[in-house]
Amino acid sequence: MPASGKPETHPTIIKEMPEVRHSVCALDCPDTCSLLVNVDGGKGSHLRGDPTHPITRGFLCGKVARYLEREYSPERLLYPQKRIGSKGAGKFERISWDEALGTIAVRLKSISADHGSEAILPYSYAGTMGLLNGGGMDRRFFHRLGASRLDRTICSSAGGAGLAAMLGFKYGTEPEQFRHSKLIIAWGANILGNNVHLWPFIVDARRNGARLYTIDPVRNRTGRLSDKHFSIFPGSDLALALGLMHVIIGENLHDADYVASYTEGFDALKELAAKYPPERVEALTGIDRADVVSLAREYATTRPAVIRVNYGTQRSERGGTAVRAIAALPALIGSWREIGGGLQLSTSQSFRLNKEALEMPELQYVSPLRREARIVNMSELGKALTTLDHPAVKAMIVYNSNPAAIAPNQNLVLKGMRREDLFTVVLEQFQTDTADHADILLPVTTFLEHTDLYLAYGHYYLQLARPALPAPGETKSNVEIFRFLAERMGFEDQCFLDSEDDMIRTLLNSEHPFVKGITIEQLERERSVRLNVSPEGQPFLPFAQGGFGTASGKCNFHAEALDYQPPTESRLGAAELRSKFPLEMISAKSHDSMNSTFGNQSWTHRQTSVLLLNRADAEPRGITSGDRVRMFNARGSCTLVAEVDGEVRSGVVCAPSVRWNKLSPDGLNVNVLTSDRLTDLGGGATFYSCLVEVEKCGD
Ligand SMILES: Nc1nc2c(c(=O)[nH]1)N[C@H]1C(S)=C(S)[C@@H](COP(=O)(O)OP(=O)(O)OC[C@H]3O[C@@H](n4cnc5c(=O)[nH]c(N)nc54)[C@H](O)[C@@H]3O)O[C@H]1N2
Ligand SMILES: Nc1nc2c(c(=O)[nH]1)N[C@H]1C(S)=C(S)[C@@H](COP(=O)(O)OP(=O)(O)OC[C@H]3O[C@@H](n4cnc5c(=O)[nH]c(N)nc54)[C@H](O)[C@@H]3O)O[C@H]1N2
Ligand code: SF4
Ligand SMILES: [Mo]
Repeated sequence: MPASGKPETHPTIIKEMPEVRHSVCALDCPDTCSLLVNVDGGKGSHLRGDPTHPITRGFLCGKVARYLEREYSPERLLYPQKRIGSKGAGKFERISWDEALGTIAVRLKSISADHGSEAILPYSYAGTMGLLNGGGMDRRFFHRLGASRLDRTICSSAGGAGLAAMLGFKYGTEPEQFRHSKLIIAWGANILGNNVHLWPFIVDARRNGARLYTIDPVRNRTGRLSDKHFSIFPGSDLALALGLMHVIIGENLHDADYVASYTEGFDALKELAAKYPPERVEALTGIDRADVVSLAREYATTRPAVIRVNYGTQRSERGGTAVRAIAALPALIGSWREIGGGLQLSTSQSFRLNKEALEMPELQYVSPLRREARIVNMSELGKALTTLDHPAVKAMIVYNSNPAAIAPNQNLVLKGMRREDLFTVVLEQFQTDTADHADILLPVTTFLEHTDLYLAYGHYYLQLARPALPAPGETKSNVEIFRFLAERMGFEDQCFLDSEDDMIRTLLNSEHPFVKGITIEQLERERSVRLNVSPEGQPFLPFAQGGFGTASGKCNFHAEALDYQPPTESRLGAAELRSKFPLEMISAKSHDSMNSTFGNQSWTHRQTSVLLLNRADAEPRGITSGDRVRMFNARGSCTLVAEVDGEVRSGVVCAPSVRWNKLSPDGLNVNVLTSDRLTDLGGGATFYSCLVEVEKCGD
């Protein structure tokens, strides 16, 4: 020991090891990863995937591996602001929280008194998937206010309705079981881009001889790495599903025992499928008739075979029914019986938390309305802001979403958002296109900075996250902001005083066997808890012996609802439209972003500035790679840079999305072209049923 009395230490040892804190990725992604954050002197220094989590398995996607760039970006919003320029111009001035909350309360009270409380519209989606910050205190606030209710249809409602109509439940095959499959079909599912934690299970399966097939109009990374790619016409999946049934039933390859025991309506399905012979299916889908036959045979005879259908399939006019029909296939071949069989679209409905008690819809009865409020479909925002009446929308409160960039029929949306008499509040982390339209702009925390509880839509683990990093500046979480707003509005109900932990306990207070017994203490200790979907150590086989959530408990084919009609906006759709706008535009997810969330990052901006074209469409238009092109239809136009290669099939163009409008030359993105026509089921958005024309820009 030296004379000072302090223990002698070597300088390299003095340096403290970073503290490792746990978090959960809140982005709208099926994987809901468990994260480890290195914290050095109060600052996050490194993010990685939790190696102990059975789905995360120690790695992150490219975008979240770089999330600390976003966390500490100089562009983070740190203080409340009010608009001082025109709507959309992006000129703001700092104000205090007191002024911000006071202004909002005064305006909401007067709008409610003058026009009725339904003149107030919340607008939110899944900027965070956290249950408290995504749909907790906000729901209580808007119910108590008597505001219009938002139907959250922008992403998955068509497929959700299709799945529920066939299976009765919105869940399916566990991701872990994919490693036991022998045939994996990625149906409108860009697994490597959008669901990358499923990939290692597929790699395991392929090591054991499994094949991976993709069904997609775009041959993206997933398609390129698969054993076979089926390049389908956009929006024609229902016809393909019926064509597969034609072969399977016609050649007696179905599982007659499973069909007899656990399904209903087989005879009618057989009759309908008979109308879809391979020649007709080739004409409707663009997939070679021989391929239709071989796919059907392989699917029915390979054990086990699993379908990963994703939401790409259902962003079209026939998308809900397409998912419905695809979801009939495992019942037809009896693959629900097998570990590594079945189908996965979403696992979300297995999280039977007590959402009713969290959201408290009964508060509407003590609101000025004293009844349930009207419902506004978020996929029709443009119409809601420009034509809705009795009452017209006079205030919009936006959080967890960027409607100016992500909603269809963008010109109409922007027209609505620029109305001088519309009072707009935006809760944001960054100065998005939507934030530019705010009257009052409130700075919010990121998921690394607040407490929340997370379900998943791609696995069966429930997770808790505590703040891993300090909230910068004057940022507050959505939960805190709606708690303060309730106070300013004078709402004295006890529920507005609930803490985050109170709300988590409320959610966990569920009698459903999948959730019963899971406590906040257990979540705190274990961070991630598998739902009780099957006894420990055993696979979850939800429909191995029927048990469908339909009225009869059987998988009801309902053939009368499954006949196919090409979408109006498609190559086989309305002739008038096709002659003017002959190309089908898909704006699928870009690989390294999350809808518009990373739109201000240079890598996302690059990925979302391009338009992929097939040579057969580019050449007659004189377009080569690197050219600036204008893409247009009757709704509007936008400018992108052409990339001519073999990724898209002829007649299809693809614009990886979603770009920030203000970073594009004309201040608009591809949603200026997409329509607000709704899907056949679930009132969803039809982003991928969109006819356009493309021309080279003049110099
Ligand atoms: N990297 C990244 N990951 C994401 C997101 C992101 O923006 N970027 N977004 C997240 C969100 S919000 C969601 S909902 C999920 C979505 O996950 P996915 O559903 O996988 O995403 P999409 O890109 O919409 O569509 C998937 C594929 O469907 C194809 N497709 C388009 N139209 C059709 C069709 O008519 N038929 C068929 N068979 N295929 C079609 C597209 O070309 C695309 O390759 O991903 C999440 N993960
Ligand atoms: N053309 C085209 N359009 C599409 C799609 C497409 O494929 N093509 N996909 C559609 C789909 S599937 C979806 S899901 C939607 C997604 O659309 P949105 O739900 O709007 O999702 P993002 O664009 O990711 O924007 C989320 C915003 O929430 C903010 N945010 C994150 N965490 C918090 C928080 O805790 N509090 C608050 N207040 N804000 C937060 C982020 O900063 C971000 O700006 O887009 C749809 N639009
Ligand atoms: S975006 Fe998805 S893959 Fe990436 S870290 Fe989050 S949950 Fe995981
Ligand atoms: Mo989505």
